[in-house]
Amino acid sequence: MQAKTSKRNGGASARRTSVDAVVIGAGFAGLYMLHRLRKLGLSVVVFERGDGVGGTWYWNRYPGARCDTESMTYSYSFSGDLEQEWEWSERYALQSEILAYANHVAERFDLLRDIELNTAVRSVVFDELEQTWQVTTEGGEKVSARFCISAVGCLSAATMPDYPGLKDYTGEWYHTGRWPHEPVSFAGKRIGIIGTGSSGVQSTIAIAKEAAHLHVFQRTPNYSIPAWNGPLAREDAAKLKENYAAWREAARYSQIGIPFESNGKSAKSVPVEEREREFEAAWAEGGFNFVMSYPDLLMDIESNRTAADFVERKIRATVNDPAVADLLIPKDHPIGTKRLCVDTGYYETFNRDNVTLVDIRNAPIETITAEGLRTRDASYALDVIVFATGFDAITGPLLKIDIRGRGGERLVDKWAEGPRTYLGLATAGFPNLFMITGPGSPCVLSNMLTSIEQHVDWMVTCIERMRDEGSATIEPNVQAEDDWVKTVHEVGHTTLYPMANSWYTGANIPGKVRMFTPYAGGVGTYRQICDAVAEKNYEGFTFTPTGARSRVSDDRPAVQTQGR
Ligand code: NA7
Repeated sequence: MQAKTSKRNGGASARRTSVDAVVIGAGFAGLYMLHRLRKLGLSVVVFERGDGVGGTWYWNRYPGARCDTESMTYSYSFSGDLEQEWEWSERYALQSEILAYANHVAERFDLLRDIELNTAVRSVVFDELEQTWQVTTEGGEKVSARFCISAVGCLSAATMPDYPGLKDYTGEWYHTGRWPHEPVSFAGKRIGIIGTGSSGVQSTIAIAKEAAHLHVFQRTPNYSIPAWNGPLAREDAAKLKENYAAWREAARYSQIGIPFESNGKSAKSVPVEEREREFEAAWAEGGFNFVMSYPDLLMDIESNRTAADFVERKIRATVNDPAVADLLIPKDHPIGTKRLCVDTGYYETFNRDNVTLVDIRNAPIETITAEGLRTRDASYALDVIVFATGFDAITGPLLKIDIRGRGGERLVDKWAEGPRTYLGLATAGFPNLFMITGPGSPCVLSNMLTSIEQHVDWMVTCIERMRDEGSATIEPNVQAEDDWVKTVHEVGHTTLYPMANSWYTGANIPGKVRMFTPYAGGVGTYRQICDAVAEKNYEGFTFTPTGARSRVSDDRPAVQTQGR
């Protein structure tokens, strides 16, 4: 498998017009995919719209941006040397440290030479005659590729509220997911933050320390659990590194890609004192552990209520003003069904004299003004507005690209009633198009690094098998896809997740189809399902042999059907 090049600009800037694989995105998924495909001997080009690698950690540079998964867990496991040599400085790493890690990986594995930065992909169109993908960038560059792999991430399409008046605003404004590279000063300024998800929570804590005054505009409060972040003791890191392989293996077969010990009991069924002790211990441990302490917290509303009640008492005990505490307590969703926030000092921030919480649920923002913004009840003069208003999650980044499969079918049309995938890996009618952490996989319900590695490993094994057996294309059968969509729905509805108006369900985007799309059965179970499919000769997928041209439009594909 070789790449053809055109020396459009000559010398070092030679661009390739035909490669074995195009990867879209140079975040953690794209970097690892490039590394693996290259080892397989494929020619690869990665298109990245940013001017650096790192994906999420390239874009989300807002003050206080930090990973909610512990550093030793939120890192690659594919290289023992990398694992051993990299030293994390804090228990939960800052954005800058994670970005430095991404850059280190790119350099250490010599990845940069196959990554085209500042290059957004505009369209991806399947050529049925050639059985290749025609990938066109925003700059008009065209590359054909046998495989197209989406590594666009689940939280990369930032969304802005459609308040009127923004163009007349005379102050500075920023979205947390598109933060500038230059330092932003808050000192002595009046700041407004809109949004109280993870980005709003983290930036509130950081900006409050600098601003003259900070107004936090809250539409919906979220539950936040303390991280108890701090320096990572060298001895603790060394101890974990001694046992890293076992730790990683436990993560791979865990519920969320992080090896937590659940006590195996039902929260609602244990004596109150016992439950209280358990919650106190989980609270003291910090992070997501809290909602994993009892296995039924995300399955049973009564059990969930016991955890919510515990956190509410913590909020009331922390926030001095009872009215502010009350406003900070979520009332519309079970704990954990909107993405849990993890903080260091969030509720305490509302005890500061320079911080005011504004309820925009009861008095919504009506307009941005030249000086700030106006709610139904009051006007606020603001020097800076920070939009921490989130993302068109999971499907948004993929559907921003004009993707067309067999017969010119547009992915956006195929998914008009919600995403349809087999295993979250691929979708019928779009041969050789793989999606890393796609909808229908555990994706956002998991430690992304664990899921990324699992998806990439599965895809690369599949591509290797295709090379060895002379297959030109692979795609899911419609029946297998329908069955999987049903499974994702059914498993999702055994949990409490669908009860929340969250970005997990698309509820944060006006007009978006409401559908709970991540697979909620756990990363361990999911891995076993994917492995079993591969072992059964890729059951539910259809391969076409090299040279054959087939049309796979139903469950009676022309050639080489595997299973079902
Ligand atoms: P989130 O979690 O989607 O949070 C967005 C916040 O912005 C949330 O509080 C929203 O309130 C609020 N929002 C969104 N649109 C509006 C409008 N129009 N008016 C007022 N408030 C609004 O995004 P994050 O960036 O914080 O976090 C995303 C993920 O990144 C996070 O979960 C981690 O996985 C990392 P709402 O709840 O919709 O009422």
